[in-house]
Amino acid sequence: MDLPAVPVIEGFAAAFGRAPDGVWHAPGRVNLIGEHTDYNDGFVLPFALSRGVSVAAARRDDGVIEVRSRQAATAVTAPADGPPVVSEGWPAERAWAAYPVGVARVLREHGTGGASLLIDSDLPQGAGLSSSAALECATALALCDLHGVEIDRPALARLAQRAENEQVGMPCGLMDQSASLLCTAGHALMLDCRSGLSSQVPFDPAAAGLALLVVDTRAAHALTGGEYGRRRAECEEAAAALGVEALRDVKDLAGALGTLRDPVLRRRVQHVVTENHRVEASVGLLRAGALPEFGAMLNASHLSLRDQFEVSWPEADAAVDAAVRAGARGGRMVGGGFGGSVIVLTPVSRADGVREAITAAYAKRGWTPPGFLDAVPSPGAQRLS
Ligand code: GAF
Repeated sequence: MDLPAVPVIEGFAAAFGRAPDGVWHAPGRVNLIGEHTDYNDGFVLPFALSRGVSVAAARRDDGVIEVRSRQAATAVTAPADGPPVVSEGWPAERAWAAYPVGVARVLREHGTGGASLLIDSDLPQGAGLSSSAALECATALALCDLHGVEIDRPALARLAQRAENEQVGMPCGLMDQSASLLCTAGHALMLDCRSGLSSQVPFDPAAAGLALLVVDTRAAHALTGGEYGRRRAECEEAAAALGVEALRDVKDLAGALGTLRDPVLRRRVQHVVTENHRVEASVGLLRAGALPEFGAMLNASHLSLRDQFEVSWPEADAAVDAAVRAGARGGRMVGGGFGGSVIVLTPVSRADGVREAITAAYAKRGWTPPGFLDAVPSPGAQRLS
């Protein structure tokens, strides 16, 4: 893995006039399958990317967080034990710093304190590859190590999620922080978002003559808009109407669809229940080495996200359609939706043709050309130095 430790160490010295105490790295993720299931207490199957966020950091004992970024002009200084960042009404140019400061404020309750931090990211912005969770997790590991606080990784993932919910005001589920902290190289992570229990599922497309492409649709994704929260509220409303704790508990889909009057809620339930089934089936396929068959699961997931959960976007639909026509086994949007990335599973022999077909489909519509990233299942967050 090409880890960007040197620029962030040199940048730290230039910014703060001293060497950092260490460097921590946390990866972004793509989710193979299981979208909008995490906050319904369901199942997800993400893997970590080789790209992510690095944080060079030094301990401070004055209770202050000073945070800078190699990708942003603004430096932000804030107390480590203030109120929820979202309540302080920070201007847009400080918004990126709400994540590390928010994490510091949540972890303060567990014994961490101040720090000087320099952030460096090689994840494309707005590509839906979980740069926010990577920033939270790299910061969380740094603060724990600097202040000698031991928190196990599943618990740390929940605290990072809490920071995003309470401090940033984004009602995300548990998937992204868990992926960043718990994934291992060569595997996807099967996570039960209710119990927090997880297992590593071998994922090696190359061994089956396949490649997993990540396509940045260049339609920027931002989940702080209201649609994500609205989907989550609809799921909670449907669960309440069905008398279950969460949509994960719906065992009789036909009965549930017959009970619900609202067609929007029926569509949401249909997606969540069938998507959970697809995750479980996909784990079986991956464990059996039946990767080509897994492509059909990707296509079914995409159609469900497009038609039942209604979170897809035109560039994603066009990319999946062009890829499958060019011989890919399957593809789907990943992440929260309304912009971001698509994954495509294709025979290696057809990968160039698939890339060309997607690029041509975009050119025909006059859209910004898509970006392509390598997607190698990589290690989770770690201390680099
Ligand atoms: C975003 C959220 F942050 C996750 O928690 C998850 O809900 C995902 O959208 C959709 O599966 O990445």
